[in-house]
Amino acid sequence: MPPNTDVFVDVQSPEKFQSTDPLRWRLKVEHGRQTWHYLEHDDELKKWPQSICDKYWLGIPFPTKQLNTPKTALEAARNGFEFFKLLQTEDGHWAGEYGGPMFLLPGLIIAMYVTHTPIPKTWRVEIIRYLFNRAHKDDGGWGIHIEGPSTVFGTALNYVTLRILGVDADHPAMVKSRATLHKLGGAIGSPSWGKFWLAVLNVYDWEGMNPIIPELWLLPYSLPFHPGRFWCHTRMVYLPMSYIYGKRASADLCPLIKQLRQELYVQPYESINWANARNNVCEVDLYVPHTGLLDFLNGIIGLYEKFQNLVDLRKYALNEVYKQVKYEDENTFYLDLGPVNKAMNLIVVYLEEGPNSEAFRFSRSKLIDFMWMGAEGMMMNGTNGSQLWDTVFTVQAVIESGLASEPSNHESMLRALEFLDDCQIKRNVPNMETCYRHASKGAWPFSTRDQGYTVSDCTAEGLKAVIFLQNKLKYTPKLVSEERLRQAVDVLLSMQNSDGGFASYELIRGPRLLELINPGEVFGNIMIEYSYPECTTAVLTGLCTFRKYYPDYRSDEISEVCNKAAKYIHDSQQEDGGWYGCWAICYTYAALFALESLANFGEHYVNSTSSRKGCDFLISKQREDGGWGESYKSCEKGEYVQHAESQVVNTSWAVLALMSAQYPDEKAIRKGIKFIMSRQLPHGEWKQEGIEGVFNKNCMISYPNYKHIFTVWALGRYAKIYKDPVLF
Ligand code: LAN
Repeated sequence: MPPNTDVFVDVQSPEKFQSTDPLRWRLKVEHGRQTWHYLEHDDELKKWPQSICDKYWLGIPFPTKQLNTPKTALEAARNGFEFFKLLQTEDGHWAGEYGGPMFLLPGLIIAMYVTHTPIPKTWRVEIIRYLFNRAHKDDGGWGIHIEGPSTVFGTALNYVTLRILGVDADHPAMVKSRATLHKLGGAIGSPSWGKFWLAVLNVYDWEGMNPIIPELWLLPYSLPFHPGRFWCHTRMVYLPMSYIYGKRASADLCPLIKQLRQELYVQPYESINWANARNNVCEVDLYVPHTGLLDFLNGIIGLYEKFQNLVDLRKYALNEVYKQVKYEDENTFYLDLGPVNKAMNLIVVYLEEGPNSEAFRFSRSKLIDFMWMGAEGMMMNGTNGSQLWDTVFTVQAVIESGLASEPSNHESMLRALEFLDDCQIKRNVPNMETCYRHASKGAWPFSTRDQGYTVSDCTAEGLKAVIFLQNKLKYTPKLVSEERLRQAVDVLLSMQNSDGGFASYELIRGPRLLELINPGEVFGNIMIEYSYPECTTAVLTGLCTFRKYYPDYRSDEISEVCNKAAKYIHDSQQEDGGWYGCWAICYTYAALFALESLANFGEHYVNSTSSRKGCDFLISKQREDGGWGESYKSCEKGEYVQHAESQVVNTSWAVLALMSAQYPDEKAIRKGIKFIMSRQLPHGEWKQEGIEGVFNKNCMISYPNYKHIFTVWALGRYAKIYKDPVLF
């Protein structure tokens, strides 16, 4: 790829660009799509005033109502929602930052750099500010996620990002982070995804990568290791990766790249033995070490790669891979499944169709969907948002607490229903089988309809939220027809695995043994889908809710599916009573779902060993101050690790779980509720505490709206069950 020498040379020192004017940023929302815009001209400012939602996320103070000091849980819930309602967007959803991982933005910036995509100046300034703000104070480095210790993955990639954005190598912050990188052994010890991005930029040699061959896509699907059987995120990342690797596409040399080659390593670039670097991963980075089998296969594929021109399959393989990339782009309106394949697909389209092609223009136009402007600067979100997810939980919290019936909340709930109606996916993608997609007609996605991937629990929570909105509230129209609710049920019924559980996006398609060849090094359980307690519970409760209101549709099948799901929930409980949560931290999160599942089947503390063990497990983790606080280390280690402090989000999950299970000791629950209330600010808000979410065991991700949603839900449920006693 031609060198990019002309775009960024004007920036010598970030001091010139410390920050943009926060008063000029606006969040635009359309059908859930979230894009941040910077208004350069003064006359635009009046025409498009800044909303409270904009101000909140930008960290700009705004006047809040003085609310009555709550004495009961319901009053606190009411205040909480009074505040959170201010953040609802005009299209009816709740927007939010979805940052946390620190390896996403570099992929995007490298992809923009090598495809000559101009990076708006405002983005550059704010990304620099974000990365400086997020560098660890002690060593100037970055981890795999915002709370993790400095790693080669985080530090090498973010260092490179800042350099591309124009920050000088002599800037004190860069000197500090470079020293940390060198202390960790330099970029040579980067895990494979880091090696890949560095190779694309031409500051790492392709020879130093274990091969990722596109020919795998030519194999018959009947083979258990066909990539179409991988977990969709893994499949969709290795797809464009194999194309770029297959072509060894790298930026051409330019002065910046030459400098980076000298800055990133502890030895002269020319003297590096690349073949030896393939399996060199720094100890702090390594989470899943290679198995002997993986190394053996890498050896064989490496041999194939050396002689692949004799076989001459590459051309066909690249064609097949490009066909799949195109399906993915077109089926998702160029949003793609996630932020990693979004950045890679941009490069693939650039290489295949050229910079002036329509496809490349479309692909570029959706990069903005991943950018989030926050108080600390601009970051890349983990998806194009969590619109559906945050909205469905808010709706359920507000309805269960009874707040939805209060006239002041009608409009908010009506708007949420309009959003959910709009967000439901109305079609299966064309060529569904050819591109290995699961059915999506009737499903709900995690973010927006355009992104369009079915997610089991998003569909189930969407189904519940719509049923509650349309059936429990007197003032709502039936926007989503029964036919469309049935379509959601059809999708759910097609997603049960043979163990009774439900996975995230699709059925489990490959053998567990595939995990033995997980090449990711920093992510656990990425090769195939797995059944998850959280997804299983959501589907189970979603189907039961549907059956209650619409008993005539596939009710026998629903019963059968739910019985099997209940068995899975039992089977997945640990000896000590806990369930390992895969999508948020961690045992408290999974308990929320699992104990609700059991309750759905009439299993409560008094009559079920499983429920009792689950409650006792939670109670054993409650802290002096009445709260629960779980560290992200629980996810890494697979055992409950206490956080330094109690957290409102963990506490809300724990008390919600105990209440589902009808835990008999009200005092323990009350202590948790009082803890949540004690952390609430006078205008109803809760402040950000520790990070909430996780994926693949080792990478955390932020769900900042959880502190407003689950608190209100827990307070509301408590008020309902215990007749809202005076607590303060
Ligand atoms: C998400 C976010 C939502 C999450 C839930 C709905 C909460 C879960 O119950 C099912 C799985 C799902 C949809 C999920 C899967 C993995 C995602 C997409 C993420 C954690 C957000 C970011 C992450 C994605 C894989 C990040 C990119 C990293 C790679 C390893 C490709």
